[in-house]
Amino acid sequence: MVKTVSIAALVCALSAFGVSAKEFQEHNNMMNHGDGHLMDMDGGMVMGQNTDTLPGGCDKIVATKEITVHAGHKYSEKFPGTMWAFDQQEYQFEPCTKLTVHFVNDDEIRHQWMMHGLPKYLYPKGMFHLEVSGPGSVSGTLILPPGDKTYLVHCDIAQHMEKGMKAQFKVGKGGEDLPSIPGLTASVFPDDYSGKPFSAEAFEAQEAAARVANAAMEAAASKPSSQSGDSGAAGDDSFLSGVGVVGLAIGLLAAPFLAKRFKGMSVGEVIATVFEWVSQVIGFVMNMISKLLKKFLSKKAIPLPDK
Ligand SMILES: [Cu+2]
Repeated sequence: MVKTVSIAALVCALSAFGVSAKEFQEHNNMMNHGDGHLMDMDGGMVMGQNTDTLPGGCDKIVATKEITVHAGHKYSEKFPGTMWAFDQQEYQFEPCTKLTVHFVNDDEIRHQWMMHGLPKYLYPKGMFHLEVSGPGSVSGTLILPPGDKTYLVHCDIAQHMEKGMKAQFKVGKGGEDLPSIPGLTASVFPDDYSGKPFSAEAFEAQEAAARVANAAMEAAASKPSSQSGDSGAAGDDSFLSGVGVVGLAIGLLAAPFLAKRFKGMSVGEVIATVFEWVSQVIGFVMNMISKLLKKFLSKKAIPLPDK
């Protein structure tokens, strides 16, 4: 009997130890795996660190800055319907700034501060990534690219971004605002607090509009190839077509700008950058088309109330 009781006491003591709060841990002694990838066996990780390579188009590091970013459940409390958040929802720094981010996880679970859309020739998969499992901190450094652009920052753990852990990072003047940033921009899928019962007709109308928009986007995507086929058949006899002359003129005018932009890059990096631009232009055009269609075909998203 005494033995049973003592075993029970031991189990209780061990389980109490197991669920007690983990101690805050500074992950400052990580293993360097090269290519800006550092990690330890305790859940600290940095990926895409770049402390010394200037992005193409930057002549020098214009400023050296540091920020401390917190992640945790408690920061979501002021945003209805969310569960996780960073302590800040927007950051802004000058292009070509060398920035050190100190990432602090205030929760008992795993969080990330992941920045997307960076130039892929310098940042693997276009990402700069900080991660801490449980309470602790990790620090990483990157050099911001040139140009005005708004980058997505989020935590990629399942449902953490969807439930609020999302922010936008403006370089220079920034670009277009991102949707669904808590307290900052309207949701793509606004919560419905109207209390109206579900309407199958309204839902079907919405779906039909989305199908029309998709079909139009696909048609637009396949158009350039059929067009070039037509013009090829019609304009084979003249070597320098009108389009060709215009293209040549634009190329000559843009040459000095491109030379500066590509200074110091290898051929591979130049090609990667050009492809990135082309895909951005295509993405922009698609975005415009879908926005126009949305404007005419579907109901407007509910804007955020004024603060
Ligand atoms: Cu998270």
